[in-house]
Amino acid sequence: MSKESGKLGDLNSDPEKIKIAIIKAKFNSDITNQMANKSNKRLLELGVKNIKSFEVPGSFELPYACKKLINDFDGIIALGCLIKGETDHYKYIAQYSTYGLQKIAIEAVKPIIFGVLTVENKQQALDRIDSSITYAENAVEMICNY
Ligand code: DLZ
Repeated sequence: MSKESGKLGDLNSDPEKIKIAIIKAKFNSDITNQMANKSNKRLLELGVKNIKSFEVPGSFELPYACKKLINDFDGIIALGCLIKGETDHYKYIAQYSTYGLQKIAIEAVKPIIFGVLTVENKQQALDRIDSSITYAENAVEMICNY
């Protein structure tokens, strides 16, 4: 197992035995596809063998998909990219997805990693794509240590 890229500490159980879903919003897919690929690659490096990938239309749909799938997995990485536009859409989707994802995680007592970028423009999103490596590490740490 390579721990090189992040700040991953000691793990109390074996990542080979865990089951993780990556759920990706298709909105801004030029960003979210790269995010999903980075998370997936890092999970594999960390020894996770059971990874399933799912797509939803946009970040607003992430909480619903997580609710449907959470019982089948040890944890979920929820990925989306919200780019601020000229309407209030951004604000409402950001609020709802943040609240919804945390609520489902707490109710299910399973980690859902919040991988939704909230940015002003596409360049800021591109600059943050590597966060998805950390999301994978966060998922493994939370599942293996709690
Ligand atoms: C409608 C919308 C808008 C305006 N912006 C984004 C965005 O920046 N990122 C994103 O993931 N999704 C966006 N969406 C789509 C909503 O998340 C959702 O898919 C639709 O409102 C349908 O419920």
